[in-house]
Amino acid sequence: MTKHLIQVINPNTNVAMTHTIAQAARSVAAPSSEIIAVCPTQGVESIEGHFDEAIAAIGVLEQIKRGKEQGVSGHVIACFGDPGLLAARELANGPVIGIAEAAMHAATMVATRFSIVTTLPRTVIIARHLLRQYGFEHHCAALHAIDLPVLALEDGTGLAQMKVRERCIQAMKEDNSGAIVLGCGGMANLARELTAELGIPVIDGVTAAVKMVESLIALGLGTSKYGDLAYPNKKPLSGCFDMLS
Ligand code: 5HY
Repeated sequence: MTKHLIQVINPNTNVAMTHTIAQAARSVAAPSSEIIAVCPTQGVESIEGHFDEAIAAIGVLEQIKRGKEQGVSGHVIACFGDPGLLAARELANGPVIGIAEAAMHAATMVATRFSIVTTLPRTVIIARHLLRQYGFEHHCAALHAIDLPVLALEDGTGLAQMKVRERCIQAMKEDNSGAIVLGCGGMANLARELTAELGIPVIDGVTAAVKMVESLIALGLGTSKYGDLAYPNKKPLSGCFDMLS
């Protein structure tokens, strides 16, 4: 069987988080898919603001270019801010899906209202921007932060995971939401257990995005090359950006 290569990009440089994301992606991938999980060679260890996102977006583009050279059929951007999503779509020919958009789309298909549980309060603000941009503002009942940095999810203590669980339970009760969206790629391994425990859909964007990319590939749908998502206009890229040409 020829396998479709699906590239899952963790936009931060943390190897442990890339592993968590890879495992989650492989746990749902079809037998006909092969997951290639990568992170940028340079950048930021965790993405916790607009500055971090701007740096991470360059790493995402570098990986999209590599993925294309390897012949991947589709790409997932596994950070909840979806950094570099539209730029990545310009470079790619296959589908490119961000985990925030994947999780939000999925949530609206299984519930009328959802809540988001993420890491830091500032990420809540960024997620609000995305809700507006994607047109999901009216579907989101509330956003919550566990108030721990992203890398707390990889510190091995389990504290961040415990706080995510508590926040999800609180969000379900307080917001009366039908579903919860987990707002960090590093939470990808928590969704299944929380879904079972809470009895409502708890959605992780990594797994949702893998299944959506697989669906688009199966439908023969790639990124439109007509209009603004056409390949970038050719021009010399100077300095370190030469790697993208
Ligand atoms: C993420 N940051 O998914 C996010 C979102 C967050 O490094 N991977 C990151 O929790 O701020």
